[in-house]
Amino acid sequence: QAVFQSDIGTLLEQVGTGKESLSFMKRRIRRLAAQWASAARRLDDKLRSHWREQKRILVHVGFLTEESGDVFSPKVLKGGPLGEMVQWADILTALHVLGHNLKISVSLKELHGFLGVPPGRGSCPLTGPLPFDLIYTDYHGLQQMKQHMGLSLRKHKCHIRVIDTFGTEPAYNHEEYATLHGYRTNWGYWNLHGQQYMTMFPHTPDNSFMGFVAEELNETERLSIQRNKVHNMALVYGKEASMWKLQGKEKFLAILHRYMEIHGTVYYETQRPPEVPTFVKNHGLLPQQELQQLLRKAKLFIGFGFPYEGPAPLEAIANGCIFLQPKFNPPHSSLNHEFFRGKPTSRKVSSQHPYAEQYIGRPHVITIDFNNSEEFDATIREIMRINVKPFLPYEYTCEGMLERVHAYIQNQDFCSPEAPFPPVNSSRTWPGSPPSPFMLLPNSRILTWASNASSFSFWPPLSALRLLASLEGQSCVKACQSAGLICEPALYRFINIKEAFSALDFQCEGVESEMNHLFPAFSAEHAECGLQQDPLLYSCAGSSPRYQRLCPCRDYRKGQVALCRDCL
Ligand code: U2F
Repeated sequence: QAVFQSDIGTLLEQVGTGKESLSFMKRRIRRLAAQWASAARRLDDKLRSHWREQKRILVHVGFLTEESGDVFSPKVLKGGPLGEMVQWADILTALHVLGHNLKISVSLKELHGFLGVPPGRGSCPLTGPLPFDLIYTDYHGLQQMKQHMGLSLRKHKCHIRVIDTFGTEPAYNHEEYATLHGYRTNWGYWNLHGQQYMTMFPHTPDNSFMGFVAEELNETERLSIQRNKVHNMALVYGKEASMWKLQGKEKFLAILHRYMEIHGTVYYETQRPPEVPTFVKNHGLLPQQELQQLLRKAKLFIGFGFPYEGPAPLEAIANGCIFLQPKFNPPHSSLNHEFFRGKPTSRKVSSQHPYAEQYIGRPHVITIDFNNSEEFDATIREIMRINVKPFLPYEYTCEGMLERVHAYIQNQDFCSPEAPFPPVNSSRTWPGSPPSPFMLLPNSRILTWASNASSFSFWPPLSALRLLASLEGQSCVKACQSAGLICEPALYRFINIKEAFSALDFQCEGVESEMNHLFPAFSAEHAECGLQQDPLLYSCAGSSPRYQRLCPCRDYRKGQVALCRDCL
């Protein structure tokens, strides 16, 4: 049984020393300890009746190992990326607070020690049983485990979770399919289940959303922030001088400067970086805590388009700032932008921070075309006028993250062989009575399984399933979204059947089974129904004008998109 623990002493010892990145993570763990502890108390109350199994968990942070080059640690104090460290610090804290048996490795030597590989025999495959129930790592760590666990990685890979900032789509993850259809990248093709990849934001339902946390405020702090906001103070998002190089920035900075005092936290050694105009009050790179203080005063937090999808906008919004960011038209993606090139996803990034744009929106987040001077000018004046309250989505609070990670740990299972569905013949035994066929809801194309199906122990439970057909050229991500639902790849196996087509009134001339990341789908042109041949290719992402896709949608909790209503 796992028991919540709020004392972080042993965690801090385990994180170790000797690297700036580890010190940053430890400072963060200490700073947020009280917040985690009170969240743990609340979740404990909520889950009273639940038995939580204590898991043996290894966390191997590949990108911090010397063997991967560790380019991040030397840049911690110089404006380099901190988002990954924020996330790893929070993952470690969540696992520790949930009361699991945790081991942490940031070097190959430690990895070998924990896996029981004898020293000096690094490439020797692990022959015995895996001494862990779960291994959290990243793409670097995965590569290292492949090299050093050899063949046994294949045997044990269902226990692995890959922390993958921007996400990996199934078409890129499937080695054979990626190679045949041009989806091969430097990172992908590990043949994992899509949901074994865990992202920083809920980028795609094909992956699991891991996330991180932001600072939470009590009522007194909220009130004092609202009272003390400086309505003409703007803070620019970008701690590295290169982030200030945006083309045309002079024009909109001049407009902004007409109304507001502009602050920055750009790293510098001795002199002001030439990219930062002299009218900007630069504080230099600040410790996280001091940045929070600045965010409490500022009315506006403004992004210049880079970095993409970082934690800072959430921190700003949590401290009562309005986040103003550029819309990308056309959207940025691995097909047209250097930063995303080679990343195992075709996701289209519609602005600097699509999560802020789509999940939070106005009045906290305003996304506009920065080249339109009139719109920009009017927006700045509007921002100075309106009052907004500090806001943090539940899924980015400590309680939200603990709840989500708890649900994943207790329910996600990529190791047990999947029960075939529907039952192939009557001699097959099912727990309880077999599920009844689809039921058509009156006046709608939404179908639902009969409610007795929920007695089966699937996760997410079958009761959450709503079957939809996408429009031609529409992905299942979009199709579910437009019905106020979310696509759930774990439920594909229940709709990858002939009956699903007839339930949606598709008349199949023929039914074929193929490896195609858009299947199951209906092609109107030939009245052909395509079933998915390989479960690893079940994918919510992806669309083609030739197909109407079959989509397994589900409901989600308000502020916790990763979990369906009956998922806890
Ligand atoms: C993202 O990485 P970044 O580190 O560039 O993301 P940011 O949103 O800038 O912020 C990360 C943290 O840096 C902190 C701040 C955030 O929690 O509190 N910080 C600070 O301590 N002092 C300062 O003066 C300014 C900020 C993303 F997270 C990565 O995954 C991507 O690789 C990267 C590139 O897109 O962007």
